[in-house]
Order: sequence, then C-alpha cells, then structure tokens
Amino acid sequence: MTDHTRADVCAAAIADAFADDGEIFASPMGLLPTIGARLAKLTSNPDLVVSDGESLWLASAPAIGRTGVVEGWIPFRKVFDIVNYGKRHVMMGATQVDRDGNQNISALGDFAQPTRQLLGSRGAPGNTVNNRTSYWVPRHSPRVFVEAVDVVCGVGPKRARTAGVAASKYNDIYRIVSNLAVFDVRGEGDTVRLLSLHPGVTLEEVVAATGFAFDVLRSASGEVATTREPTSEELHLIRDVLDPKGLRLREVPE
Ligand code: F8G
Repeated sequence: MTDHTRADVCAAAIADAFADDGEIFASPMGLLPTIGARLAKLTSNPDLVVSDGESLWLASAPAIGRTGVVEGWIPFRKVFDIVNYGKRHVMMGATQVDRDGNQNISALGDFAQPTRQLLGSRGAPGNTVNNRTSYWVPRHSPRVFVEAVDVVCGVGPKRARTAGVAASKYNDIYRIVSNLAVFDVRGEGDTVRLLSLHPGVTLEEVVAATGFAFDVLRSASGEVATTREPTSEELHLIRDVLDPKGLRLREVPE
C-alpha cells in the first residue's frame, strides 16, 4: 500500500506510541495525537481509555469532534487524580524541545520579558513527573528542536534526576513524533535519539531541521529504520472512520 500521505504515516507512528500502554488513560493534545491514540484503540490497544479531551469518557473511538457512546464523566479536576495516580500517557505539543528532552509551551525569550507569551506551562510539569509523556511536532524545524528550551515546562530525564527521586521516579519521555521522524530520549546521557525516518525523509534532512546534534539508533548493519507505512486497515480507519473530513492534511500537508 503506497497511496498514504505523510499525515497517515504520522497517525500510525503516534498509534504505535500508545500500542503497549494497556488499560491506561490516553491524553492526546491536538488533532493528529487524537487520531493516533484513537487509531491505537481501534487496532493495537483496545484497552486504551479515551476521552473527548474535555469531560467525557468515550466507549469507543469515534470520528474527530464526535463523542459516540459516553461511558463516564472526567472533568479536569478529576484528571489531576489520574495524573497523580500515574496510569496515563499524555502526548502534548511542543513549541520548543531540546537535546535533553525538555519541552516548552510557555513563553519564548527571556522569561522576565518574553518575546512571545504562549500557553503557560499548563499540565506539562506534573505530566512529566507522573506520567508517560510524548510530544507531537507537526513542523519539524531548528526553531522547535533547539539546543536548550527558553522555559522548561515538560521536564526531561536529566533535569528530573537532578531534581531528585520524586521528580525522576516516574519520568518517562517516551516518544517525540514529528512530521519527519520518530525519536526517544535514550541517546548518550539521556539525550534525544532518532529511532526512524518517515518514508521518503533523509537523515540529512532531519539533521538540517534539528538545532542540535542527536544520536541515531542503527541496526547491526548500520541502517537507520524507516517508520512503518500504515496498513490498509489503518488507512481505512484514518480516512473513513476517524478523520473523514481530512483535517489531518491541514496539519501535515503532503
Ligand atoms: C515561535 C515558535 C518557535 C511559535 N520559535 N517563535 C511564534 C520562535 C510564532 C508566532 C507566535 C505564536 C493535565 C494536562 C493538562 C490540563 C489538565 C491537567 C494540559 C487539567 C488541561 C488544561 C490544563 C498541556 C496541553 C499542549 C499544547 C498544544 C500547541 C500550540 C502552542 C503554540 C500552544 C504551543 N518555536 N513557535 N513562534 N497543551 N498546543 O511565529 O509569532 O510565536 O505562535 O495535561 O493542559 O491547563 O491542564 O500555539 O502559538 O500540549 O502545541 O502549538 O499559542 O497558537 O501561533 O504557533 O505570529 O506572533 O509573530 P500558539 P503560535 P507571531 S497539558
């Protein structure tokens, strides 16, 4: 099957990030993370617990913007109980992410006088200390992948360790999925490491789009893995069930 788009590859890569989670709360933030998490629920991980991102537990994995059968009530105040309990995998956005896997969604520039005020840290510090956390970057560029973030919101493993056992015990920066590639933070000294290049993307392209040097996971023969292509069943689920309006193509145009 070769008629997939880059957005479809990203959806499958995000689904793979949730595939081994079992029965925990998936908290995907934004469009492609939501498609990917719901795709995991419909394929690799039917036990995954999904919500509408606001206040409702969903019985299955409906199209973006739909709720389908509602199973329960999960307002933000109750989300904090699950954050603290730990059975949650959140995939957040990242305005900046650095070599050590720290993330910023708060502000750009000097914190005392930012050049851009963004969202604020929101749930990022608590998420990264308590829950498995991944990031989604729809436009991979050197201004997103920076040597050091301007404000640390999501805490990477090195920084969590420095803060002590309470911060590091459950810190688990699992995957960074971008429109070009998939990474973890298990490179030398707990730094960002390339796991796979999306089909058609070269290592040189990713190096040029990344503002820091990163480790590369290679096979015994020195090859860099290619992110898998979505199966025909997944393409059907993405196109006909989860995102029939093709909203994902606005986020990741081919
Ligand atoms: C840049 C860059 C860059 C953008 N470098 N410049 C410029 C340089 C750009 C524009 C300007 C603005 C558990 C939990 C929660 C909850 C629970 C608890 C969370 C209760 C829910 C509610 C809560 C956090 C979830 C996310 C964020 C997803 C994004 C967005 C964005 C930015 C917000 C980060 N690299 N980039 N610029 N949230 N959203 O040229 O310049 O800056 O740019 O987990 O919340 O509280 O807790 O979007 O900014 O995961 O990722 O993308 O604000 O729209 O317009 O891009 O045009 O002004 O000149 P934005 P953007 P200019 S968990």
